Amino acid sequence: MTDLWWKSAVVYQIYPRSFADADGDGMGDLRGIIDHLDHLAELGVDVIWLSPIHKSPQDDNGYDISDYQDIDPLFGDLATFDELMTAAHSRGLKLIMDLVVNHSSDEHPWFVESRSSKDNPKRDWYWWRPARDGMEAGTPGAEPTNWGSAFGGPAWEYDKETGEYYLHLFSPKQPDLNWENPEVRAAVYEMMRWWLDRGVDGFRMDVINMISKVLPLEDGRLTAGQAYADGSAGYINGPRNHEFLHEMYEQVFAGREGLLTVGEMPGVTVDEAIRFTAQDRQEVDMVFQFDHVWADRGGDPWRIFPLQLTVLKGIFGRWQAGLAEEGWNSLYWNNHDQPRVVSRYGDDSPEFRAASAKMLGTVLHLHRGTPYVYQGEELGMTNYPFASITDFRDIEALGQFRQATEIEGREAADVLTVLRARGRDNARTPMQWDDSPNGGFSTTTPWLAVNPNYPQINAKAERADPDSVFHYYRQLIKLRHEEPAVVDGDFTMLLPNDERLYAYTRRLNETELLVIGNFTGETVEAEIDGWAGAELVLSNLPANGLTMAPWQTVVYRRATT
Ligand code: TEU
Repeated sequence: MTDLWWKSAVVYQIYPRSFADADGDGMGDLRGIIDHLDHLAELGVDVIWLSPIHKSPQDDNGYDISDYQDIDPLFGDLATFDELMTAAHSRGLKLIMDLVVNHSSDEHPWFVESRSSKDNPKRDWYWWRPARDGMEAGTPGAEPTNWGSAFGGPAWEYDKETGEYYLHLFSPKQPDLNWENPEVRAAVYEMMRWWLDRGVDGFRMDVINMISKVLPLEDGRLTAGQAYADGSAGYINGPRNHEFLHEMYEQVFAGREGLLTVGEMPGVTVDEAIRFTAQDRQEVDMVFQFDHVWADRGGDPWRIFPLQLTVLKGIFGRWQAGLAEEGWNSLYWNNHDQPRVVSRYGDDSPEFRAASAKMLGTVLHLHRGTPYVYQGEELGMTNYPFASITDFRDIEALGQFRQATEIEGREAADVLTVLRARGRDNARTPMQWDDSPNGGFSTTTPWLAVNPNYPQINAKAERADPDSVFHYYRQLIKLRHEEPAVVDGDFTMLLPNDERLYAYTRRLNETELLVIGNFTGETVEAEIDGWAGAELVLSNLPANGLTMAPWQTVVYRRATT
């Protein structure tokens, strides 16, 4: 039996700036979320994860926090937050916050003090270093290490006032906090307890496997043609990461009940994830790994590599097997950093969009783990048809475009092709509520254009259509809540070498489920024996045994001895 409530839960991620704009400024807000909680209750999810709503200059859309204990006026205030939390709880929805503590905003008072002088008491709250030996501070190449930032450019910013550089793995307005300093850790834990005392139900922890750096900070591997090195060996899954997370558990979570913690961990391995999520290690409950959303990456970041299904199945098979006995998987296709999966791994044409969206949801959700639904995924929302770089708002897209075209000499058209397919703005276009102007998201021009397909793809239309992606997701979530084999069953991958079909079984005691997804636009026969006469539990199209129509998915159930 499951002893931890989140094993049978489904989490819904809200990106507040794109969810619903109640005050008519073109930006989503907390009141807009309150107004749409019934949508989530009807969907049947159990937890809401809010991307950051804290005070922020919005350099990285709120992942640059300048006050961890206040709400940015863009979204509302603490009183409205409390109203949202109460309204969510009244519907049986838990609410978790985004915890962004690998870095703060450069406008946070902690950093303002730290940068004010070399002997300020908070100098060591951040990573400050002099210019590389023998080089003149402030000149190109004098950065303390050759690391690149995730958003283009170097990972070090020169501060003329004190003649030193500070580290920022992301934007220069996101200085990395120095977790080696116990005062930093104590301040973070105090803030976390403040939110839990206020009633929140846990945290999604932003790049929490970057907080421990390998000392001393050293150069990374420079790849031919790239302006800056990949420094990730110096900060991914660092030497004190487990120690810090266990200390956080002891200082913040110990003794509290009913919480959920999920660590976002780019580059985490299966072995590390077992250590992060094994309950007896008291670190986090689950992690977001990235192998499956890097499955269509190749050696050149500015080329599109088509998905190989056997590669994807190999990845999921490894994670399912690795965390079968100890630890726990999160399950996601989408979030605010990923393109829309129906456009990426499905077929977003009018003919196959709904079928492939349902197939992708089924194949993901019936794995062992906790599924995360990203806003609009339950509608089958698609990527946006970006025409030029001026259509983008994301600091990552703009920074990477600049570095690739201006420094690395890549063709703008090639870079645009990749950004159009993979860029984060694809996930950040406004939620499509109905077919009124702006998709019902706002009464004014939104901060980012609404997808022009909103008249066809919107919550109102899908609520009225029993065959919609929305109602299918409701059945999928209901199945998780009702079928113990989905939560606690073991996992066996089938047809590992088949490039068209994704098939696996889940088994708990005498109940066995067979899940099949056709990842192609062709009709394919699934060569799987022994399931004739099994009960059909779910399908996105009329079922015909194991003959899989284009983008079809089926779930069968049988009793086994
Ligand atoms: O993302 C971490 C991260 O790895 C992202 O850079 C992601 O891999 C990349 O954008 C994919 O293209 C977290 C947040 O989710 C992201 O929104 C923030 O920009 C980033 O950290 C810095 O806080």
